Amino acid sequence: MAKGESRKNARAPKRSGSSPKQAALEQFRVSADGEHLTTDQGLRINDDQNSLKAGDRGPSLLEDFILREKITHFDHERIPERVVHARGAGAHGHFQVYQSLSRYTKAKFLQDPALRTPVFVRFSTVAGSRGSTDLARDVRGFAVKFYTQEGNFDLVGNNIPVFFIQDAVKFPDLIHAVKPEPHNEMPQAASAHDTFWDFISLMPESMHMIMWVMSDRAIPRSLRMMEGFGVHTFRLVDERGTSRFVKFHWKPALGVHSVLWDEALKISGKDPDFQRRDLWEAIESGAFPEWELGLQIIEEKDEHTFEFDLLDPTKLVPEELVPVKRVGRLVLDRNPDNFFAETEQVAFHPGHLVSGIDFTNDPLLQGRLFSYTDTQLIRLGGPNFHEIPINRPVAPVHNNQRDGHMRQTLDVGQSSYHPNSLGGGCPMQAGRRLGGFVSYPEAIDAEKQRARGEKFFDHFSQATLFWNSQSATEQGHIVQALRFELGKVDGLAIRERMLGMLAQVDKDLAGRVSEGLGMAVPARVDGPLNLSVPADRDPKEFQPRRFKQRIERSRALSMADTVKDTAKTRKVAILAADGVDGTAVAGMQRLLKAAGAQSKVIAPRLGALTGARGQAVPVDWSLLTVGSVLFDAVYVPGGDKSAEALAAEASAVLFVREAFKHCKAIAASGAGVGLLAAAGIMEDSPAPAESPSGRGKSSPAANDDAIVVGTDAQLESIAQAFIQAIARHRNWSREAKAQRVPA
Ligand code: HDE
Repeated sequence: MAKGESRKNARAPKRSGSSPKQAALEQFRVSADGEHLTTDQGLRINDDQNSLKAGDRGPSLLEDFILREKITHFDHERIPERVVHARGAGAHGHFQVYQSLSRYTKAKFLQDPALRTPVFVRFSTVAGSRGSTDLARDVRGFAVKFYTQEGNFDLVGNNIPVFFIQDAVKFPDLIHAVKPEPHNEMPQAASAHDTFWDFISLMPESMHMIMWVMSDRAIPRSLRMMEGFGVHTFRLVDERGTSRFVKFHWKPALGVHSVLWDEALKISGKDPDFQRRDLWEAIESGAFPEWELGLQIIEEKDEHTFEFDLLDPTKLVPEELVPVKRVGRLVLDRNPDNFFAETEQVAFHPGHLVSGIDFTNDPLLQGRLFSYTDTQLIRLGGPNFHEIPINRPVAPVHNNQRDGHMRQTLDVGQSSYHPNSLGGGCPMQAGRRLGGFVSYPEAIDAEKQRARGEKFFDHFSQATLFWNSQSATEQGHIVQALRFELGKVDGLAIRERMLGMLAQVDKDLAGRVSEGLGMAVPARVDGPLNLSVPADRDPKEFQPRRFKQRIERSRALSMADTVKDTAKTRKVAILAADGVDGTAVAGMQRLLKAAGAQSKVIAPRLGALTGARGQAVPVDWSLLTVGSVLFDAVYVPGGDKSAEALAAEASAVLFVREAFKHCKAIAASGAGVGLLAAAGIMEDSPAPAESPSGRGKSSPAANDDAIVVGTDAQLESIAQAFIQAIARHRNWSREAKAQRVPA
């Protein structure tokens, strides 16, 4: 890098330079390239290696302002981590609508298809601390800050469309229950412990959400391959003041895909940063993650036509009842320059709204509207967090708020109140036509009471709908997850209550879980199912009930049907050792790249291998530092010596066994097939069309549709079948057999 050329300039993609938010951030970016070291006051520092002492062996002097400044700053480098969603990864990007949405909303950023609105997105897990693993079984936060010309709009959602609880007042209880237990601070980033399941077993309203978090949705393959949901019902308000209900969705361009629990556990050891790395690398390589914004729009008059309450955040609106209209595109195209300044300091708030979007009375949303400002005050240290560069709107900010910690704006003028005459009445209120925000004038005439709507009490119907909508594979994974989670619970009474609760969702589900726990499903549950009952109220009123449902299955709830026609950005391991067929390596790399997939050569050691014809084959990683769980697929090229060496290497054998166990696409050509045989995963395979090292041209053979083997000469057709298998994500039909392979 040339002297004076900053790192950010070397990396910052030109494509984002034009966004108004990027232009605004530019003034805050600082690069030290080619510069001298200074104190915070700008004084150049001559010696940053030694503190000021009385003599070379004497005590340090209090006078040493350079030492004091450096240590003091260091002492104050940490801020409180988020109470929830502490671990996250962020990225910049932009959003554009396909067509004007003026029919539904007056929000300016949703009117003009030519307008690109800058965004900052932060993905997160909920329960773990900042340093916890990415692959915890957990909900993922999906928070989007739109820097619109009318102010910031934050869509602070999750990758699951419903939530555990119906009322904000239960949120601290839920989070206390799921966080590490207070006496011993265990376990980290895990719901598999007594306090969580104790609480859940007494809260039937959580059962729908439990089905989602016990499904593979809670262990996504990539942040780029998960859906996002606004969860609550919001309102869209048009120019005439007409309001409609809306549910927000994000649909990922690459489909919705997950890893297996066994992989999640292993990834957490091999690379706890797996998901943030995946996001970072995709953006750096120019494979920009994309989602479509989807809207489910419901006319006000239809509010009460559903078997659930639109204000209940434990219910979703099935896509079969209200289709999702895809209205725009979100693209993430730039990594942050500084994690702390951007990803850590970004402050989201569901109450950051623009005209044309409004709230509903969802009691969870209403509570959130209080919580998010409050949390920023403690986390970011005061009321001026909106002045931190990442939080500043691109719209101008003028008001009479003044002072406070770290105030940066130099408000000019004598008056800081309204009405005023000394300031000419400025800043002025804006009329509706000038974009002044007017709350939707929903009529309310009611008694104050601590209560919930009647349909809120249907706690199980949509949990059953979710269960019924899953593929057999997905159902199997839910059963396994529940066996794991409840298996980590010590309290037998808690396990038993949970089985009782699961039986309300589905008898077969409860039966299968109970088998793994070695317990019977209780025939009858003693006492009320719901223990969250106010004092002085009849527990009977608070017990779950069912309303007749219009649908029994919803395809949209299963991941099985989502996009499976692309191998783009998938990671393929090529296992090799000295003597490898270098032509096959290069050929497969070329074909994978053409399909948009990435490949890495993994060998017993780093450096360069000597190929069968003496050519040098560079190694990307050694078997010591990676495992098959970090890849989507594995290819074993030919070369007798290479295949023999790999077959004698336990970690190479384990590599393919694990890929097999996790139902991944596997390919081998020529002598490479030998490694699959050594791993014991080729027993029922038909022999390749020709002898492995032969030069036959017939099609490659496969023992199932995701294991492709053939001769050296069949590389092209092997690659073709292999790429198709990778695009399908996993070959679940192999799963039962795969469980018998030790890995
Ligand atoms: Fe949050 N939530 N939440 N939440 N939430 C926070 O705000 C809270 C809820 C969500 O990347 C906190 O800045 C309450 C639902 C995301 O910075 C805090 C309730 C949904 C993020 C807070 C909820 C979310 C947060 C912690 C129940 C999905 C991360 C730090 C009434 C729709 C945002 C912070 C980021 C973060 C409170 C429930 C999503 C404490 C009281 C439901 C994605 O304010």
